[in-house]
Amino acid sequence: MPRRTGAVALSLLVTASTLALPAPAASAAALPTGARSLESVSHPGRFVRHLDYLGRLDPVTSGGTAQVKQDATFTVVNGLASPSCYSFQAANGLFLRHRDYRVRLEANAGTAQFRADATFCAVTGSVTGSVSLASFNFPDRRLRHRDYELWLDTYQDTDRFRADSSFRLTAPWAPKTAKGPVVPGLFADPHIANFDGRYYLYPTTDGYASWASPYYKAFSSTDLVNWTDHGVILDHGPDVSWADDSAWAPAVVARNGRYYLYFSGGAATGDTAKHLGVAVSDSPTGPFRDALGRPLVRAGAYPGQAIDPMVFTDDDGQSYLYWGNGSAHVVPLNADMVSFDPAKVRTITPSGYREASFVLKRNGTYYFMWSENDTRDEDYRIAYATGPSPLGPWTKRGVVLQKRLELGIKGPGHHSVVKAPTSDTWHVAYHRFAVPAGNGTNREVTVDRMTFNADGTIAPIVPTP
Ligand code: FUB
Repeated sequence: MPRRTGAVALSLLVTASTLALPAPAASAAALPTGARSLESVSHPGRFVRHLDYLGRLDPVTSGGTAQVKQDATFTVVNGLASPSCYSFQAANGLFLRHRDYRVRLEANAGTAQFRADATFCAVTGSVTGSVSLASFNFPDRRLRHRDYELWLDTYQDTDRFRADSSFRLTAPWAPKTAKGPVVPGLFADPHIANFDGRYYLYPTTDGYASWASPYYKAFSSTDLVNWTDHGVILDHGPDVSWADDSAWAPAVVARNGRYYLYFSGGAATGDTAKHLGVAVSDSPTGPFRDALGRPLVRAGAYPGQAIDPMVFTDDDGQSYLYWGNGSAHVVPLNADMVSFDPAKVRTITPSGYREASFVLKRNGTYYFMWSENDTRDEDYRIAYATGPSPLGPWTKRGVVLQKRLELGIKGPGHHSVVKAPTSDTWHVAYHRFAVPAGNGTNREVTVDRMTFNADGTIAPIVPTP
């Protein structure tokens, strides 16, 4: 092979650096989630905004129109493709994504392509306190402005590029007008619990076509309003040998000084068989490890789908496992919390039952609650029955939460209920279609009060938007 002359070698180097030199290692940066605006470092006073569904960098001032302020406000959420990166959701529910390297605003299709194109990983920016947003699927490209348009450009190691691709996260230009989800972003099937006086929330991660997310996060709060994100607590990929995706509907219970997480999982995307498993941890925020190395309830072992587990522990210390889609089952758990006697499984399917069993006890009465209809249907809703024991028999009492179209609330369901540690105060966590652009795979989690009438029946739950 002929040796290159120095001049040729230099010119190749220059060409490579102009076209696609990998970005130098930059430190990952953590962003606060929630509503924010993004101000340009190179053009202070100009902010990232969308106009006609395209990303731009425009001036925003306090005297500007409400529309411009809203278009320059984004909610920083859990990355649609990765929990260690971020996505940016506009007030109209659409997400910033790149397509043909142009940054634009579109609805989350839930596909791997969309989720990757709408996920950005934060690294330190050109000046202190600023960040730069590297593309999740094109790590050498960063979100930058050019002629005041937003593009995804290959990193160039120049002062100009670094400044044009750096932003300061500021207070949001548009004030929050509604309560919104309790944790920003797309989550569903929340299990809420109180351990030692602190509230914990364990949802399904949403926004995936066919609900294919592989991981669970945990959140905690002292006031049910401000929630701390504890990150990923179980990831089917590395942590569960028999499940890859469909990380659905976790439920966590404290027992024996440990925390048990019951969950559902599928072998691979497209495989409709879902099994039910159990993981264990010494902390409510994980990490959890698969307790058995195999499912606790295998797909097909009982009628219906083996999903949506929930554990209720009675005053005598006996725990019961409830689960099922299409059919509702219950069985007493053995003291180890990870096994049961198959001969003791009972099927307790009430009329209208679809999934998401939840059981609580108040003043000696057992309340068996569930979701009706399909989670993709705006008529998804919550109903309940009462009974004299954890096994029933159950008397159906009716629907307590359903859609409120005048408030933009569709498909509220798959809930859980928690009692305040020292009073007869109850809260219900549930999901609904994300407001305003959600659907059955783009859902969000909220929490409302749940009250009881004097006769012990549950009062209709009043959803707050
Ligand atoms: O989130 C996936 C599935 O959707 C849950 O397991 C069901 O309860 C429904 O909410």
